[in-house]
Amino acid sequence: MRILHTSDWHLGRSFHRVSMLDAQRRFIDHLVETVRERHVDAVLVAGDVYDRAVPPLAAVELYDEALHRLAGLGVPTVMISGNHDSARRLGVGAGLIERAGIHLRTDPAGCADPVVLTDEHGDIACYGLPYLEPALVRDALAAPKANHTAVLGAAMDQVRADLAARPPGTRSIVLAHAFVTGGTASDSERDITVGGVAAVPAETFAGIDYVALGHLHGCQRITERVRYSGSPLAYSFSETDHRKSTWLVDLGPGPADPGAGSGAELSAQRIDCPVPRPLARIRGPLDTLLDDPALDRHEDAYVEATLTDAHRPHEPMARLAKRFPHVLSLVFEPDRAPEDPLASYARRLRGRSDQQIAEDFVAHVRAGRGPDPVERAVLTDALDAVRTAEAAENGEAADNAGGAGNAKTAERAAEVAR
Ligand SMILES: [Mn+2]
Repeated sequence: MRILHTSDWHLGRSFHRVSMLDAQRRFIDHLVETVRERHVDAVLVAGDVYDRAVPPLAAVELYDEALHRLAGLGVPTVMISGNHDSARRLGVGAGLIERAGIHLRTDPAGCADPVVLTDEHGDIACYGLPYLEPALVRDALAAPKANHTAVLGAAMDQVRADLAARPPGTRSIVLAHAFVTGGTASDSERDITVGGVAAVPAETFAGIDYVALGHLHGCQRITERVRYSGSPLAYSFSETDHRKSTWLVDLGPGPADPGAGSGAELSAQRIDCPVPRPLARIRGPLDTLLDDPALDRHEDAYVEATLTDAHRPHEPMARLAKRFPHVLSLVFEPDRAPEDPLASYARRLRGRSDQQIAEDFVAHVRAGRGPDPVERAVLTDALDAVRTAEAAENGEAADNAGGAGNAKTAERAAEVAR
C-alpha cells in the first residue's frame, strides 16, 4: 500500500498580506500529479485543511476542486479537521462525499470507526482522529482529565480496542492533529497549550503501523512510524530553512508473527513541494543591506529585513523595495550595548511561552520573587481560559462536540473562560 501523507494546507491563508492562493493551487496540482505519477493508493490529509473556521470563498472553491480531482483519480482520501478548521462546518456533506471515496473525519465520536483499505497483504484499518480540544471533548471521550494526553489517550484506547477485534494481522494507520513530544514548532502554528502543556508523548500511538500527523509546520520524523508532513508552503519567516514536503510511504506486509510486537514493513521518502518563491532573512544596517553584493541572490525572494541601525532610517521599506521588490517584513533591532536596558526587549521575549513571560513579569515587579505554586496555577488557568474562550468564540464549542453534549461542553468552556 502506497500512501501520500500531507497536512496543514491552510487554504485561504496569506503570507504577510500576500495571498497564497495561487501557490496553494500549484500545490494541489503537484499533489494530484504525484498521486498519478507515483501510483499512490491512498491520500492522507492530517488537518488544518483551511486556515480558519469560516474560510474565504476562493479557498472553499479550491478545496472543492481538490476533492473533485482526487475523487476523479479513484484514489481514496482520508482527511481530518485540525485546530484551525471548524469541525462542524468542514464536516457538512461528509456522508455524501464518502460515496466518492473522500473519507472526512471531523467528529470525535467516529475515532474508532476506521476506513478499511485493502491490498495484496490484507486489511489496513485507517483511523482519522480529528483535532481534539480537551475541554470540549473530555466528556464525549470519557477522558480522566481535560488535557491533550488524556483525551488523545482515550481516543487511542478506543482505536486499539477496535483494532484488537479485527482479524489478526490487520495493519493500522492513524491520522491525528497534535503536538507530539520531540517535535519542533515554527511561528505559524496556533498555540494549543492546555494546563501549561501542549505536547503528548509519541507512546500514545504505540502499536500503530503508521501515524500521519498534522499541526507542526516543519516536515519531521518523530520515530520511524510517527511523522509530520508539515505544511506544503511556508507561512512564516521562521520557516525560511524548511524543505516543504509530503511523505510517500510504502506500507508492506505485517510481521510474520503478529504477536511479536514489531510493526508492518515500512519505508518513507520525502517528496518536495513546489516553492513559489524562496524566503530570506537578512540583517544589518540599511546601507549594507542596500549595497552588499552577497545579498544579490535574495533579490527575488520574500524578504524579512532586520535593521540594526542605531536610529530608524528614513523610509526604509521604500528603499529596500527598490532592491528587494518582495520585501514583506521589517524589524528594528538597533545594536545597543548589552547593559542598555532597552537592549532589544523583543529579543528577550523571543522563543518564550506566555506562561514564562507572565511568570518573569511577576518576578520583575516583586524584586525577583517569582510565583509560588498556587500563583503559578492561577496564571496557567488564566492563560487556558483565554485560549478556551477563543476556541469557543470560533464556534468550536458548538463545532467539536456532538448532539446533547453541546450545551454541556459550551457551558464548561464558558465556565473556564470566566
Ligand atoms: Mn496548522
